[in-house]
Amino acid sequence: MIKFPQDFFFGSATSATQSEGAGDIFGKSPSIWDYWYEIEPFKFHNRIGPKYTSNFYFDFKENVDLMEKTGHNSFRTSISWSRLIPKIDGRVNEEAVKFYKDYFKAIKDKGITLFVNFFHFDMPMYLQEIGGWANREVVDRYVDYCLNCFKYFDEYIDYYFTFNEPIVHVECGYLSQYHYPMEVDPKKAVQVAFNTQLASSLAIKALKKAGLKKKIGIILNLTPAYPRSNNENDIRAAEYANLFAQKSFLDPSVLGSYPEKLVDIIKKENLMPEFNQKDLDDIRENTVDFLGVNYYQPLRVKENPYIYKDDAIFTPNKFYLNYDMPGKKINPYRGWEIYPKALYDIAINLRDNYNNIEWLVSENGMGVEAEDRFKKDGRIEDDYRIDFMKEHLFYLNKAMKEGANCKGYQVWTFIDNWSWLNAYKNRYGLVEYDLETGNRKIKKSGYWFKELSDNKGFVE
Ligand code: BGP
Repeated sequence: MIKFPQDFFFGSATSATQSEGAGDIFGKSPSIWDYWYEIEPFKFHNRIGPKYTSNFYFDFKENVDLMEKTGHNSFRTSISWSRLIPKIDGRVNEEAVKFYKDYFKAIKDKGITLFVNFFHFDMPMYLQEIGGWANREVVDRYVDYCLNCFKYFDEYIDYYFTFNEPIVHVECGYLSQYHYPMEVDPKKAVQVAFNTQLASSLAIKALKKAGLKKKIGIILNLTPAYPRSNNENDIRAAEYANLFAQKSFLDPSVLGSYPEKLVDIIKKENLMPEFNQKDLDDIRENTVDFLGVNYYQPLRVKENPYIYKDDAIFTPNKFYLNYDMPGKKINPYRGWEIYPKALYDIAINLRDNYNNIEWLVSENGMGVEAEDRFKKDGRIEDDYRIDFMKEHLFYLNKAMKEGANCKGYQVWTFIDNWSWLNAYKNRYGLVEYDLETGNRKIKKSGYWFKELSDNKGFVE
């Protein structure tokens, strides 16, 4: 049997935008997602936008019952900034306060440990209009927002996270055009990355000053970069990929400083952000207590043999190219490689190079299209998802036996939810959500997860 500690966290994660619904009512103002959908609905799968998602705003009580039935002893969601503070005047929306209090209390009443994240890709539009993360004023507003979350909801929250996958809004928003504002502006991307890190560190500082007693962390998508071959050029490419993809937030968040090599590149490319010495002191002095690690797929890279022209727009791909490894195991619906051993590698890296910091798997999962095909007697028999979890848990367990300081495993996600651009194309839930009727039904994986959580392990 693969066994985990008695106090191991089993549960799932979601985000406000992807689960709450009620996108434009009860005082909520548009986030960049609501706005983007309004102007370019064709960018979203089947033109389904964020206004109606899994309806937690209305159904959280039923959902919390289902969490219990699927073995959750922990759950992570985020607070919607544009719901809690809908306008530039900074005033708190009382309806949002009531909603989150009721919702979080329902979770706590079931004895479920609550992890709350402040920012999951969802910048309020009124702040994007003044520059979003590129504007230093937004950092101060974020700290103020975090303090409000603490003031109103601390009695329910067990663990805090400052950001989910911050590299994603940097890359997708300012380099690769997958998120609004869809700019291609490397200098701004670096400023956005720096301001985001600063916001995380300053929030930790302010919350601790305000009396925070709970642990606070950050969620990173720590995809290890694997070189195509042992050729030194490929190995160097992987080192560069790790600098950009992993260490850019991992090092300042956990160790309090940026890797020198990364700073050298940014300087050489004339991309240095604006900051002052105090900012660096704040980053150094306010590191995280623990980490959330989202893991879906590895990053495979090879050397970039091409020469860039002098005025080429900077991209991290100058230093490495993505490598499409022949014969890799893949989830065809999402196009992501399945490589469970990476979880072991992540764990050992944190053990050996990051002070063996406490962490948990904060997202891991498999999105599958048209799951109706797998229905037997009305239930989705998602054995592929059970296998996926087992394989990842196996490697996680192996690392823990070798001293990795992992405290839990949370899947993406509890109930089929809305995905940023894929809307409801790929379903990830332990629970099926019928978009037409709103009906919910536990999948086979949900029952398996309950056994896993009850037994704190599974038979191989
Ligand atoms: C993570 C995000 C989640 C979630 C997940 C699945 O990176 O933190 O919000 O969406 O990926 O990805 P997708 O929804 O694109 O299939």
